[in-house]
Amino acid sequence: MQTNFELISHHLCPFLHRSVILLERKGLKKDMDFKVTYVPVYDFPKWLFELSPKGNTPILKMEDSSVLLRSLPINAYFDETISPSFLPENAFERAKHRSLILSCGDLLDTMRMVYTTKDKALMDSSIDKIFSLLKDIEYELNLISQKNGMDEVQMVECAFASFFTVLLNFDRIRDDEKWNELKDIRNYADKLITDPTVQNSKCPNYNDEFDKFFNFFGSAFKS
Ligand SMILES: N[C@@H](CCC(=O)N[C@@H](CS)C(=O)NCC(=O)O)C(=O)O
Repeated sequence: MQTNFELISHHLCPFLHRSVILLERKGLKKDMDFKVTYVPVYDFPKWLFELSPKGNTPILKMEDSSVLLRSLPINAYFDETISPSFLPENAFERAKHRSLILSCGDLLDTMRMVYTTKDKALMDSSIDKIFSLLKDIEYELNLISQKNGMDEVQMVECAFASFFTVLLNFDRIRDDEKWNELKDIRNYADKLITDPTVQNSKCPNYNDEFDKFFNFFGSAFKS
């Protein structure tokens, strides 16, 4: 595995975080084995659009300057090139895990709405939608949690650890009474986000970056 590569995204990008968590859990060290470059979400530099014409991030840039976009294939590439695999051996089980990771992407898309909208009603309904999406995958996620830390669930855990990190960063969501209906998921989330690889995946000054982000979007969430 060539380790001299770079991951590029904005400071708070949860799709970047899932790759960083994965790499750290595979034994690679951020800033030693691979580089992470943060770019301000509100002011992407021109060079970024040369790598990703639509400004989609994260970007994986290899030493020879070849580029790969989208976190699913990026993490699949890491999983296939750095053993052991963090997916189940059985093909159908693997597909189910990929399905859960896609559900995690839906949750993050909804979270982006929570963070960026200026419309308080839309923000509230998006928060409700997050709880409803979590309810939809409660059974599957609880099965994963029973294998917490085992190699075969790590790919899913990297995705959800990153999602729960942003979700639970704020009292407003942490203290929501809807967690009473999702107690097992909440216990699992609390466990995932305290792991050092998850904490280390965050950018420096994480909460200051959030403040800048909310100010930039004029977000209803900050008030
Ligand atoms: N499915 C993509 C989603 C990544 C994503 O939504 N990235 C955000 C930044 S966190 C982005 O590129 N937003 C720009 C846009 O949607 O135009 C992945 O897994 O990489």
